[in-house]
Amino acid sequence: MTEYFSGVSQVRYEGKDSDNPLAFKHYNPEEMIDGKSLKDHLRFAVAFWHSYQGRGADPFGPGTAQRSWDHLHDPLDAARARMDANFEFCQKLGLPFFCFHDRDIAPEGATLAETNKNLDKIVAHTKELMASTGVRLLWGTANLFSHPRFVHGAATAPNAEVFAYAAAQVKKALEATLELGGANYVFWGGREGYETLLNTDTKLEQDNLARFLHMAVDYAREIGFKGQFLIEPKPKEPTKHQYDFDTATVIAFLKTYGLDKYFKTNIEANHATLAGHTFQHELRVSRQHGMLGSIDANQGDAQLGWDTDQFPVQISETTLAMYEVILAGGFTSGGLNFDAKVRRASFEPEDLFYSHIGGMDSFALGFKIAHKMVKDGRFEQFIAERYASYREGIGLKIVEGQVGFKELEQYALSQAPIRNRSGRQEFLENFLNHYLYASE
Ligand code: XLS
Ligand code: CA
Ligand code: CA
Repeated sequence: MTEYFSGVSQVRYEGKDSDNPLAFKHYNPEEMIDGKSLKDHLRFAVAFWHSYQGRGADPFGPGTAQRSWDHLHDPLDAARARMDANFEFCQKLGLPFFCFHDRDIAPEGATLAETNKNLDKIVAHTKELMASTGVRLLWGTANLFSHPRFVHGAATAPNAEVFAYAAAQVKKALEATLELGGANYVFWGGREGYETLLNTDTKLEQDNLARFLHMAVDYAREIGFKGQFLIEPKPKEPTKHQYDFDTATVIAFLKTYGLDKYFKTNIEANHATLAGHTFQHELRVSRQHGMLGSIDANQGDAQLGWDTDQFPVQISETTLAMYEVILAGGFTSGGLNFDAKVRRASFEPEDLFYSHIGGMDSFALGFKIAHKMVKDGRFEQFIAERYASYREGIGLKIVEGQVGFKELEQYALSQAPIRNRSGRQEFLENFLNHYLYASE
């Protein structure tokens, strides 16, 4: 079989003192923590679209990436080669999972029937590679946003024919995900949003999105798909306003339409920052509602402010993210998918390795620090003490629903002046730094 990354051999863990740029410094997949290997805690995945289909094009110039599988002329041959490259890459990095959109892995044909046939062929090829390598599918999804037919959205398009086409496409993508044993199926809002309210029936569009998701759940159950459904919030890009704006909006939407029991969230760091939230905030809201499913691991750029999808290297961010994941009980079906792309100027195949090694090490280190923080329990203890007044006296009565405004007025009238305690933010930030820079 052709070797696509011949410049790189198996990437191994060499420990934090290694100066080999093609070795892990913190990610030792076999390291056991609380009876589980780091590999099983973190469940890393490569994103097919960025790493094999992304070529670094931007509004000012074409792609620059050197990707040897791009030289094949026949689209199906190129698709097979790309899939071979995926498995070589996953094996060399010890990545246990990959994720894809239907159109990343197989080319669009002249008709829907032809497109489906193309997908079948590549799925069969993928299945063989999965069986021989043990690399698995974290999640599958459908690309309902690139083709011009989706110019006004898919499930929220004003044209019912587009709704029908999108349904047919998701039906097929669900079948492919089932065939490949996908642990999850993702819905990200593509172009499900609007550019202007002047031409948009927001109520019908959201009702239709809910109808679409109900149909997907029904069909998936019918064909025996047991994986977890995930929905991925994003506030804007490509549309001005995306309906899946942020986690709180998504949860309200799911509850409004009776879909909350079928879905969990797939939280992407860069989407959180686009929404004006921290990554930790989106994970916290998900955790609080028992909805934390999976993570799209990346980071944005504070100066640029758009969806730059950079590889995650900020240890404070990965630590606080893993802190929420650990408190949520860890991943079950979900994992850490590198929905991230190398910069346009990082065009050599080797750069795909440096970027993933950096992301994997950053999350491994973040996980270890967060694990210590959770084990020590000092932050949680601080929070518990901060709210101690709700565990006794009038606070307990409030929590237990024993008092109303009249009783609370009586209580307030009889009290001495209120004394508050410091929130100690700086103390806690220093304490976090202590964990970040002293423990590993
Ligand atoms: C785009 C999204 C997309 C989803 C999958 O911004 O991150 O890649 O993760 O459709
Ligand atoms: Ca994503
Ligand atoms: Ca993104």
